Amino acid sequence: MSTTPRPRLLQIARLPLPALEADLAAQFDIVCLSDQPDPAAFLAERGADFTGVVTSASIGLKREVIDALPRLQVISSFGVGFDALDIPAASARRIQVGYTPGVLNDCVADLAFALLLDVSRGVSASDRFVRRGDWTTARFAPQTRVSGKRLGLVGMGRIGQAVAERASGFRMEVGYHNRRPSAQSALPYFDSLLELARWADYLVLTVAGGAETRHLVDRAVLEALGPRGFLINVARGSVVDEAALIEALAERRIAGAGLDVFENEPSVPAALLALDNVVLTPHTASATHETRRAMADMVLDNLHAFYATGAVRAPVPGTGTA
Ligand code: 8YV
Repeated sequence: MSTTPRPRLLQIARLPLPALEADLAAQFDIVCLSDQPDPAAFLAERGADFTGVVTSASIGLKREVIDALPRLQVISSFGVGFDALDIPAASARRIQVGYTPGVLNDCVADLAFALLLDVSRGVSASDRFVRRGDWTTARFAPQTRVSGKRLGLVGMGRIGQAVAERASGFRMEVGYHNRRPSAQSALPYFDSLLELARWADYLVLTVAGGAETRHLVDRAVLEALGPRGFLINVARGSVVDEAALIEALAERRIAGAGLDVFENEPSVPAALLALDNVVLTPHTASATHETRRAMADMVLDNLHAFYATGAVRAPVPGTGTA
């Protein structure tokens, strides 16, 4: 029987998958920071105990926590986005950062389409109509056809490509805007987001979050999308100027929106809740049993690979190199 001590990990907060927490507890010596009565005092006293951190794209990891962990060598994050992780702070110390790309593309693209279909055809709104009993006295108004329309993708990474594949089944025309044209895509490239918004019936956001894309979709982009256009966001709340979006929706300057992400999660502005031309989901694009399990396996795999070889299996681009 091996007597090698199990690596000691700090889990920043409770993870969305209890099965992953159970696996982590079985395979590592793990402590959850948010369970501590005084997390700051705990970090000051015990920070030097930990060589690894487990977090998620939503929980993130702040510089002050990294700074409080002098022996930290590896971070394993549940999720593909890394805008909430302080990558410069980790890179400065050559800390390996693992994440979970690839396995969630299909589910995120599926939910983008679910939101797109729902808000266009009024699925949730007509469900409310039936439940209220309104069908006995009124007709649900005709909604907007999806098939054959124009879909403008903002961001042409792996998730953008999965959305484009789904659009072809609806015989939609697809164009995209990205920092630069993608070598992986032969679809029409728009170097101006405003032009893409003007062209599109649906603007679907799959771009990474962070300072570079903050409020990329502003009042002018919403104006360009126009009163027959729909906005779908499965990227990050920060990509959209939410106040401008609420105004545009309330004044019907755009037709509707399907939103999985918000600027200040989990709080959703009351003004959005009051609108019937929006469909809201609680940041659940990757939340299927199958995908969350695959993400959990990558979180574990990244940690085991690091402790066995010194390198995580799936590093955040640009991290962990000497
Ligand atoms: C998750 C996400 O909901 O992968 C991402 O970037 O935002 C989502 O898949 C999140 O990581 C769960 O906390």
